[in-house]
Amino acid sequence: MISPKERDDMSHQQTSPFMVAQDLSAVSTLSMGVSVPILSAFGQPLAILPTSLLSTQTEEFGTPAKIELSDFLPRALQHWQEQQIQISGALTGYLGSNRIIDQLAEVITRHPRNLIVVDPVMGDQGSLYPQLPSDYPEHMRKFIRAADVIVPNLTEAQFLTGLSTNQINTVDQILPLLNALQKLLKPQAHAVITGIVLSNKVGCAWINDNGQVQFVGRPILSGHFYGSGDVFASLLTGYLLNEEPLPQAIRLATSRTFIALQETSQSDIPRKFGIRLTKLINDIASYTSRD
Ligand code: PXL
Repeated sequence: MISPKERDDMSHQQTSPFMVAQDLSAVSTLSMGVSVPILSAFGQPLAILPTSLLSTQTEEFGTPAKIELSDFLPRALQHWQEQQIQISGALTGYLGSNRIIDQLAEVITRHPRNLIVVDPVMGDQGSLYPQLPSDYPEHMRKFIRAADVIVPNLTEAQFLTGLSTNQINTVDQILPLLNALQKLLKPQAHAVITGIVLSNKVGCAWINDNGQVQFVGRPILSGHFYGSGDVFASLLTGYLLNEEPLPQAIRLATSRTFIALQETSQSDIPRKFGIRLTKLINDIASYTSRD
């Protein structure tokens, strides 16, 4: 027999929205602009918490207009509390300031959590994103202690660990980096490094239950895809929320990210406008309606 408290907890898990916290960039289909459609396609009720509003993404359109929502955050959370809205878990992405990271750390530790996915978005191709303070990686390093899964790209893994990522030509060479990331996490949590190029494939790597590095990749498509990491993180979250075991969730997220990147690379819309999602959303719809 389940107790009334257990029943109450279970119904909370089912009805509580899953929080997505990251920036809302008006132009460029990335960050919140991809996580909301993707997680909604999985049928997930969401608590959408924009942490900043930007007129564009930060890399390709000069200096965007920006409003940080660090005043809004505590007020939204207070209101949720008054209305007894509990969040069931969270996906966080680009947070943009140390203050927001610290505010979210508090929120996450205060709520019951069945899944916390942290994408420590802070850089790519060896550099921190413009607009981020130089001590941002330090704050992110503390923040990831609350995570169940983190999905840094190689640049972010380097900023988190202080290790160089220049010498990665074989699966075994990823092990020290993964081990160093695992040490920054709580015991049962997992680090999944994205954007690793090995044997003409790009994909991600993690440590399996036997302590071995696993790599899953797809063919490399030329050029840079703004928002590809955001798509991967949202997909991984969606599959984990659908109770796929981590290795299967990673494989599905990798192959489905490839669907979106292929569509984007075939599109005439310039890359700086982000990721095309039509085929991916169709694919998720057939996944969620399977029996
Ligand atoms: O995709 C990562 C990302 C998220 N949010 C903003 C960005 C970027 C990368 O450029 O500029 C605002």
